[in-house]
Amino acid sequence: MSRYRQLTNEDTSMSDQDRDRRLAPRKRQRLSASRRSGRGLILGVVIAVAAALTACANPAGPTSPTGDAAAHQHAQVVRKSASQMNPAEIDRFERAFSYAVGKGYFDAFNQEHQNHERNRNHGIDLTATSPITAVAAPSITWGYRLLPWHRSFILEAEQMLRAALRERDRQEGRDPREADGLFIPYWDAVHDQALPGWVQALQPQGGTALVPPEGMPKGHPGYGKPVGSRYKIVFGRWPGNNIVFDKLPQLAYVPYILASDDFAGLYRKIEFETPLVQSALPAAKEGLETLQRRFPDNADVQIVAEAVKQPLPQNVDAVITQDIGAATKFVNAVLGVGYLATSEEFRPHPDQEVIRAVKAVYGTVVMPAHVDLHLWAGGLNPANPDVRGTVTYFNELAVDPAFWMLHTELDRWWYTWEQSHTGLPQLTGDDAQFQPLTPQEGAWYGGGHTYSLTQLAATRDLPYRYAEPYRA
Ligand SMILES: [Cu+2]
Repeated sequence: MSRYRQLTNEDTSMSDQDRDRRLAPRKRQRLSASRRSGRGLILGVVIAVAAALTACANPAGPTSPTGDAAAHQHAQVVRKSASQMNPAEIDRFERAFSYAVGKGYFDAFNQEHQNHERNRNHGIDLTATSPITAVAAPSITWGYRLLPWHRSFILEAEQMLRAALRERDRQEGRDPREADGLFIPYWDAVHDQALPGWVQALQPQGGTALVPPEGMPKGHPGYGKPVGSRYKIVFGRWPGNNIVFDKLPQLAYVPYILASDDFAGLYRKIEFETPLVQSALPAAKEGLETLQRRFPDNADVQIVAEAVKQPLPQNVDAVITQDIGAATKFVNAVLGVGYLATSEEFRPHPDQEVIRAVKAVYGTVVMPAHVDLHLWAGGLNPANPDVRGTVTYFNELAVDPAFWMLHTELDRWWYTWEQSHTGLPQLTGDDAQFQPLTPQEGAWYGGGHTYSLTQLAATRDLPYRYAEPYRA
């Protein structure tokens, strides 16, 4: 395959040290400018502008490639809502994405997303097994890395997609400059309450993934293959087709997340806190009594029944737990209870009492947004409830545009929160460095960067902004 290397304003192949050096003077000036006033402030602005112009004036060259900082300062790419894109933007994104999947360009992204040891990128992993299991990371720092790591991962993907589109455009005799404005849109799941039609229609075929350590479920193309071996992805997506994950987050949910005072709270709510809907609690308790009678030895039913028995404050949606270990145990029990219904539904004569009881339990538990968006978007294969949609498998989800759009939405929530909060994830040293793709993996598209937490958290310096902050 031919891989183009072109130096443009979009090119971000400058070294990270170069980038740091370039951005540093501006940051310093901004900081001091905000502390001083009057003449000092004006002077600060003048110096900042001069620094920006200097960065722009640096010539791009093959031995000392530049352009990244310049691109930041020329214009930020505006990421729009997937449901607000115009036909030309949709067409451009589709051509880039399908081409990149077909070429296998997302394979490295799949491997890195699955490589938890190297990337430490999730507080809770979802296994490929059926029933699904949530696995807590060994350290809370892995959880704190979720948002910044995915921010850098999306930046790499955007850059790769632009390179892929330039390559395709050259082959097809189109103007490759259209790639400069390409962006990954966000999926405003709360307001859309569905995947936008064009996204649902975009189910690119191609790409490969590695069988994860826990194996793949029966009926999945990776089933029965040795752990670590490579298989061809068969794209699947059945949004909302899971009787226990048939609802997207509701309007009141994101304000609850954004009301967090510190980053740790914001993160907890996105990945593992499970609020209970107070008004649905009586029905859930009734459902649990039914399930205890029908499945007296089922540990999951017991755990959920115990958890919701605790006294809860009136008229507030109580949060079941704030501890990641206990939360994971509870989430797993809820997932186990859910499996009672999803497996029941596929029997020749489904027991509606069981299904109703399970649904009542799910009516009171609000699953964390990260889990909910993945499982809702992927759904279950109607022909085999043990097989879920591609976006739910951590080892193959990069080929699904819905994966990128749901994480861009989570990123937008963080971005919005950052506009009124200064808190950073409590990460230091190596934990505050992010290199989602290695320099080798990213070489062909000018990526594979290392991003520092400071860089990633400074929204004004990011090479993108959102068309709109999250608005309830
Ligand atoms: Cu992820």
